[in-house]
Amino acid sequence: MGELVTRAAWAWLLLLQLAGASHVVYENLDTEAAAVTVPTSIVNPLLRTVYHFQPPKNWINAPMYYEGWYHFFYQYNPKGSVWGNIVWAHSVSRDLINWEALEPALEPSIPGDKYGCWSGSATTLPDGTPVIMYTGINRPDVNYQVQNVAFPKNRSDPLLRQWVKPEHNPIIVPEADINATQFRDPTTAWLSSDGQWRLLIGSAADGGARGAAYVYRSSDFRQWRRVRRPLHSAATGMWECPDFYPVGTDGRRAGVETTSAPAAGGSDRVKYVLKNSLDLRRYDYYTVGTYDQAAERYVPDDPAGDDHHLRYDYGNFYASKTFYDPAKKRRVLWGWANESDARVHDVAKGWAGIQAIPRTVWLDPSRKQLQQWPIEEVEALRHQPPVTLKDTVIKPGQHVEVTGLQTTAQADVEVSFEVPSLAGAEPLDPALAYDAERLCGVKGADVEGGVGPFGLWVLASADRQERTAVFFRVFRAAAAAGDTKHVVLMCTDPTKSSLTPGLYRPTFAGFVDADISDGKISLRSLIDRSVVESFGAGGKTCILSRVYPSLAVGKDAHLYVFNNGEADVKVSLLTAWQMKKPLMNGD
Ligand SMILES: *[C@@H]1O[C@H](CO)[C@@H](O)[C@H](O)[C@H]1NC(C)=O
Ligand SMILES: *[C@@H]1O[C@H](CO)[C@@H](O)[C@H](O)[C@H]1NC(C)=O
Ligand SMILES: *[C@H]1O[C@@H](CO)[C@H](O)[C@@H](O)[C@@H]1NC(C)=O
Repeated sequence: MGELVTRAAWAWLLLLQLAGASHVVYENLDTEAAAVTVPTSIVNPLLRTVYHFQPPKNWINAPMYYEGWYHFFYQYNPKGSVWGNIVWAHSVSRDLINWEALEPALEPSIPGDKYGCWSGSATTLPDGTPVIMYTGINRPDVNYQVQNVAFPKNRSDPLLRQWVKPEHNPIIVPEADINATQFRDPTTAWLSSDGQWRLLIGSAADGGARGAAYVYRSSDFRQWRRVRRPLHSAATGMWECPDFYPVGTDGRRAGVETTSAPAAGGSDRVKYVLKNSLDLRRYDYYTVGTYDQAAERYVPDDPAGDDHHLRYDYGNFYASKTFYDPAKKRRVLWGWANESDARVHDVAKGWAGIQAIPRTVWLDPSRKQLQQWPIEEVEALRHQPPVTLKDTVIKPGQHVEVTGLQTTAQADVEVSFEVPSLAGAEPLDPALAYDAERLCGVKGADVEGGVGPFGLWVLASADRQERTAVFFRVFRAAAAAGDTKHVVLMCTDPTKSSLTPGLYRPTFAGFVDADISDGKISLRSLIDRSVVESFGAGGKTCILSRVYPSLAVGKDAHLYVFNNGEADVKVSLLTAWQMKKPLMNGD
């Protein structure tokens, strides 16, 4: 069944992303009545997320903190023409959860950004002045990219409403050996012990075959010179939105300010993280490694790290940025998630793209990877009291409904599982031992196993025809004689998430580097109508998935714990809160 939606009814702008993080095309929906047929369910306003950041006109950008306010800059095209005139829209918040939209911070106005103000970052100078550095498009016909700066007009205004672009823009233009259409997304700059500012720009080398992060240096934040060899490079295609920052090695969640970290190769107090958004794969990959400032090189600890086993999120999460939050002394990671429906649906809905819930990010005690957790502020949206499930054994093939909330379409769910015995874990196929996504594709939520699959069915209809499974599955891996090594797979399986045909619904999966020998593992899922954002084992593995149920909507969205393994699984404790609606840009 379909519903006729006339484009004329949706005369506002929306984002349609094509290639690259900055390759955003905004289409002005023309007012002539071109009718399109779309399934009713997809345009249901009850699928529009409630507590995830969603500007009416959305794209990623730079988050930062200034004088008691968090600022978030994102892009849209007020004139609605395809490409060009992209401005930096601006929202502010006291808590990263409730948002107010302000007037745009940057609009095309100088030769260096005449055809668009693309992605960038904010840097705080030693005297406290925030600076925006961003990519500008300075040619009408090609996306020729240069880098510009802007300063606040009035530093006493904590909302930083107005920005000024100094005469000396652009401050960085691509040299002859750089492809000017692959030269964007400057990072937050850091001031090194040698008195030099440094920043990275995402680019490509070898005719686009390699991704590259180029270092630019400056002593006055005005004249910038490129270090010839990139900080790092790998055979992955273009790198967008690079991010580079220190993390403490003490296992604590406290963040390290970008500019205050020791950068000498030998320091043991910090490690560095280099993240790139892979234009070709459309995911955010990172490595953990060492930064040698004197050599201007970054070296991943794991030599195979550039083969990209580590992702912030094994689901739908791209073009993320971190910033150091001095108010809470933490590093906050913020990523963007696109829609997983067809362009025609976005047109009909009139909105597209959300930000994930901001996450505190820190180095895992193993020092091999990061851990992430939703910022504590999101807990203020929890409706009290929650419902709980305690010491409940889920037998093989059984499921238990979590009842008592008005709706579970907007919920925060935390579960501690306990598996009494791992003896029945199925063997791990060595051919899939490095490919979580394929493994989950083969062993989805309905494929019975030994230990698991067990986990949650979220956004499920009463008859469970529709359900999105978020689950674990434990495997036995070949190990040294006499030893059994267990491997934990975390997976989101949306293949049954909706009766609506034609949706993009891949299974997303990652391995969980957690010790499960005591049988214990935890899961948290933030459910928000059409997004399910899950954190396995305290945030060691994260998966964000977009789903568009047709039945499991509003009060008809149910929540279950399920077990499709042969071993009993105990829910030691499950706590589920319904989530309130924050202020969201006037919506
Ligand atoms: C600067 O901002 C402060 C705080 O909002 C305001 O009181 C002051 O009038 C502003 N100054 C100018 C020149 O706009
Ligand atoms: C430069 O990059 C563009 C993609 O943005 C590509 O189409 C073009 O072939 C590249 N040019 C060269 C000389 O590598
Ligand atoms: C989000 O949408 C899906 C479905 O259209 C695409 O396959 C992804 O590539 C896309 N992700 C990004 C980061 O653009």
